[in-house]
Amino acid sequence: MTDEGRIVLHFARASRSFTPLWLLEELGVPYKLRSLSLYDNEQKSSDYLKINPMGKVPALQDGEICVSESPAICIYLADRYSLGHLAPHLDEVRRGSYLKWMVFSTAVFEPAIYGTEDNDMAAASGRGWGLRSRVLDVLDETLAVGPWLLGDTFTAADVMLGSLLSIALFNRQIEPAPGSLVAYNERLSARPAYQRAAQITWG
Ligand SMILES: N[C@@H](CCC(=O)N[C@@H](CS)C(=O)NCC(=O)O)C(=O)O
Repeated sequence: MTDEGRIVLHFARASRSFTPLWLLEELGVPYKLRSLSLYDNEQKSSDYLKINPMGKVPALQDGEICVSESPAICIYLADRYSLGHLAPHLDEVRRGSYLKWMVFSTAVFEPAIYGTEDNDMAAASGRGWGLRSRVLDVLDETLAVGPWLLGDTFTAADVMLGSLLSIALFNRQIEPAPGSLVAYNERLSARPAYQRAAQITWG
């Protein structure tokens, strides 16, 4: 159990803070939001740089534990508060895919999707994230089976990668978007926890 309000999410409106906020809502654990204004550059204050030296949101504190980088925050929260449910157990076969999708979200999906033609050229010549078209094909192959990244069970990897996919679709970064990705986004955004977090982030 958590101490009431022990978890603090450093958050900014209309930002990637949506991802861990959605996961906290899925988990149903008590948390406090500390809202930072990106317009006023509060994320670059000396106090906040002690929490995340990159000067970016989100970051999470849970007692003495401090985590930044969205996939790391999601892995931490799901292992700590939902092991065996939103996170597969350490010895489960599905744990491999789960960790793959967690890391894939910001190490492969984001750079490939927000890249340009030039980035495609770079990817072909050895950048770590690979070709945009291949990234979309791999996701399409997985989600056409679905309904979730690991098959029948919704996990924190769906929150992590799904939130970035949802934002990319909203920003029209993937056009034309494969039907499997659009349908997956509809399944994600129908979840009450997604809707609560979206209302706080963008409402
Ligand atoms: N790799 C980080 C990216 C975080 C990030 O870029 N956050 C943006 C908001 S969406 C930010 O804080 N921007 C303000 C800035 O860079 O000063 C993660 O996945 O958590």
